[in-house]
Amino acid sequence: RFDVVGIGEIMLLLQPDPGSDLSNATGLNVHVAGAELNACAAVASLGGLAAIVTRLGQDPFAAQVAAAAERLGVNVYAETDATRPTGVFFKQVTASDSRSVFYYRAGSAASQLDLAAAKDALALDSHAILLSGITAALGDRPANMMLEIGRRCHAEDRMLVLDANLRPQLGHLERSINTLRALLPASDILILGVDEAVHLFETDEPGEIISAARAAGCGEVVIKDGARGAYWADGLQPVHQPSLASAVVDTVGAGDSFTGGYVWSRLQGHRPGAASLIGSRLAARVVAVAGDTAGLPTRAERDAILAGVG
Ligand code: KDG
Repeated sequence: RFDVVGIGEIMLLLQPDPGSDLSNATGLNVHVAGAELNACAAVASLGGLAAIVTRLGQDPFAAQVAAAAERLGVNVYAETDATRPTGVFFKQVTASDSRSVFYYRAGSAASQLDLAAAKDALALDSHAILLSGITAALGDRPANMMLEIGRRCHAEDRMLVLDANLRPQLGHLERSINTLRALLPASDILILGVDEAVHLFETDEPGEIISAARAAGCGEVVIKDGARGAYWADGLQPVHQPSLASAVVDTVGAGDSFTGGYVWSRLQGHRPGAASLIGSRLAARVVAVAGDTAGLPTRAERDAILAGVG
């Protein structure tokens, strides 16, 4: 049985060495990324069983990303669409606090994620299903797929994890916000950034965010606050988990690793405070190196992440 099944787009990520600019880079490093995949990779890095359901083109990038995802320990279930490309994006990190992404994913195979994908994901036996707001930004069809997953998780008593992941750069912010709002009553765990809470709940104050999310029907809320860390909820009370990052090279992907660590820990029966600690330890590793998932622990390093957590 899978711990977590994620549904969303996985993409080829091309990125010059940190400090180097895409306008004059002479070489690009190849990674695989996508918020749901990154979170599933974090689950796998802790010894959990994770899978991603997606759609890929019939191109060399599909083979590249599927193989890379499998190397991260994530099982890939992908429909091949011969008429559409695999999504690609570029990222540059010119300083630890200055990074930009450039998407080449409009009309990608994953922009057609549909009810058939929902069926595939639900057919996999899992404790939890992970969705994110990015998928709703990809199109009406993927947004409807998310709503169907929400209905079915609710009916089947399967854990639904919602990572807000609003990406204004993708456009269609309203569709992402509306889809997330519609899913709130069905979600067991909502993970969101303070900036995203402003869009969803019109507040950036942790206590108010927790109250608003619980009033909307969410089971549990965790708030990410970038370099300041995160807040988990003790009842309606926010408890601060400071960031554990010391070296910061590339912050993209850190939030996803927090999500994966948090959800895996909760599935193990850890309390929210311990789950936040494990998520933060993973995030601290991920921000210290370039690439969305390159900092995740190896099997040998896993014990350090779990040290002292009951
Ligand atoms: O959280 C990291 C993701 O943003 C990155 O992997 C790319 O999924 C991605 C997106 O759509 O921005």
